[in-house]
Parts: sequence; C-alpha cells; structure tokens
Amino acid sequence: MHRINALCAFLALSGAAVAPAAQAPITGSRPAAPQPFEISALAAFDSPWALAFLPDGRMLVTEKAGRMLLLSADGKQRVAIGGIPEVDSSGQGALGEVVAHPDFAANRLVYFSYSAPGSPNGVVLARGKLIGNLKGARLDEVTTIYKAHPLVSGGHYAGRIAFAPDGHLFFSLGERQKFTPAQELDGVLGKVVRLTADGKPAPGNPLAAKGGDPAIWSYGHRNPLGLAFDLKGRLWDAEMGPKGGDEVNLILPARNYGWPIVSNGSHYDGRDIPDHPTKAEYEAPKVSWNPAISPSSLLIYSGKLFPNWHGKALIGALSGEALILVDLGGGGAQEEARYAMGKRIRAVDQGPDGAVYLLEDKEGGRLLKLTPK
Ligand SMILES: [Ca+2]
Repeated sequence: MHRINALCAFLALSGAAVAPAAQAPITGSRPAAPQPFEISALAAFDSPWALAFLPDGRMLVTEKAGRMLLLSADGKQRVAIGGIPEVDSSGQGALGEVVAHPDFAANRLVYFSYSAPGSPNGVVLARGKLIGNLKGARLDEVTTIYKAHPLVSGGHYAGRIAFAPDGHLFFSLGERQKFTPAQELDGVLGKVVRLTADGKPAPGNPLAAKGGDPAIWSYGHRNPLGLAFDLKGRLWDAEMGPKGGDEVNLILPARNYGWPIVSNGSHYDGRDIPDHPTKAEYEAPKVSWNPAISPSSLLIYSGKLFPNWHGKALIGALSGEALILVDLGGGGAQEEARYAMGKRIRAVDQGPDGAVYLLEDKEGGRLLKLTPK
C-alpha cells in the first residue's frame, strides 16, 4: 500500500492541477415548477432499472430481478430477452444499466451491467449481440468484459455506462458502502473508469504511469448512478450523497472528488463530514443538494422537442420524486426547475423522436413518455 499512499500524497501535494473552484451554493428544497409536458404511460414493469433506445425507436428495459425486455416503440408489445446471466438482486443488487453500442445498427451490440451472484461480489460489465425481434429475442455471445475489484459485500454498486464521442467506454463504480475504497487507487470501487469498447483499460489513462489502477479516470466517488456526455463532449456524473450532499460533478481525468473525506452532506447518524469548501484540493460538485434528491440517472438532452432543455441535464430523483432540470451553464451549473412526478424516478432517457422517457421505480413502475404541451 506504500506505493498507493505515496501516489495519494503526490496527488494531494501537486493538487493535481486543481485550482480552488468557486463553490457552488447548496441547493435546498424547491417548489415544483409547472410541467411543460404531457405525460403518457406506455407500459409497466416490476422494479424497472434502466432503459435504452435502439435506433428504430424500440426499447430495452431492465428489471431489478434480472429480466431484460425488448419493447416496441409504442410500448405495447414486449418480449423477454434470453441469454441474460444470473444476477444477485438482493439489497441494492440488480440487473442494472443497459446501453446500445453507438454503432448498434451495424453491430447489434448491447452493453449491460449487473451485480454478480455471490458474496463478496462486484458489479460486472457485459455485452452481447441482440438476435431476433418482438416474437423472440436473445443476447448471443454474452461476454463479461470488465469486473469490479476488489470484491466486497454491500450496496452502492453504480454500474452506469457512457460512450464517449471518440468511442471509449466510461463506467462508474460505487464504493459499496465501504467509504475508504473510493480513495484507494489499487482498486476501482468509487471510481469512474475509462475502457476500450472491449472492456480493457484504455491506453493513456491518467494514473497508470503513477502506479494506480490502469483503468481509473477519476476517483473519490460514492455512488455515481448517472453518467453522461454533454453536447460539448464534457463528461458529467450524478452521484448519491449521504444524508444530503447529492452531487452533479464535471468529471475530469485524475481528479479526486473527495468522498469520504469531504461532502456537503453528513453521515446518516448525524456526524458531519467537512463540506467541500473546507478542502479545496478536492474537486467540488458543480451542484449539490441538501436535503437529498437521490439522483438515480442523468440525461443530457440533445433533442429538438424541448428547445429549453437542449444541452441541459435532466436528473431522475428517487426520494425527490421528481425530474430535475439542471443548466450546465458557462459560469456555473444550477438547478433550473424541479418537475414533481409524484413517484420515485429510476431512469431518464431520450428517444430518437426527441421525447423524454422516464421509468418509475418499484413494482408497477411505469414507462412514461413526455412530449411538449
Ligand atoms: Ca458536510
């Protein structure tokens, strides 16, 4: 561990080129904004977790217990996809993220993540080739391409996937409710990693030459459940904080986001954690919330149906039971509107038509389509 500690010390001393950032104000409770959308409920699921669009408008939906479904674009027809590996869905475990490869039309590759069976365990990144149609579908050639390490027990798996404009795959990993792994650079818990599309640590990652794990892109994360590129090619995450202290972060290479040393929230037992402004060497969130909103998901909207949302972030909130619009702005990001949804929102995505789609959480969780009023 000496090598790793030395690396930590080096990064702390060098500040990893972190200039003390202007501290964004902590966002508190907000009144609900008028909804600029009509809502249609297209389908319902048993604890849905994520959705992804295929280029023709059909959808993939995962359910926590381990089913992946192929849905028609109108949500009326569905088929369970075969070939999905066994999942540990106890606690926070789930069949989680699902994403179609950016070149899906040519390669039919579907990437997904799940909590592997066993204890200790970890989040697994896998991919397969989608075969078939709404009469019968399966993933062929399912392969594990990346696994979390070390294996531990606990929640906070994360497992979100974002393809970069240059084809690299970014993958978020939670700290499994173990706190300190987020600062340990010989493992990937509490990290965002940068991989090739085949799941190998991408060449040129920032800590590889300094003795850190070769996959690490950024660290000091808690439970980063949202991960998305904006229209300028910048990477953002949305991260579950402890009691208060949920975050939206601009993700930059080699930066330390401070968990569990700093947080704008507190421990659940009431003990404070020093706020970000007390330690400028850790990258501060661009937006943080207290009380918590519990961000489950993050979309950067790029469609035309909602011109005011273009280039901004939409966050699904679980405890907040809302869709939250965040302006990523030039000067500083800030919450712009909070649309009350009356249910925990587990997923947010955008269809090829520019409509926004949400998944409610839990049993009976509905797929909602938002179109302009
Ligand atoms: Ca604090």
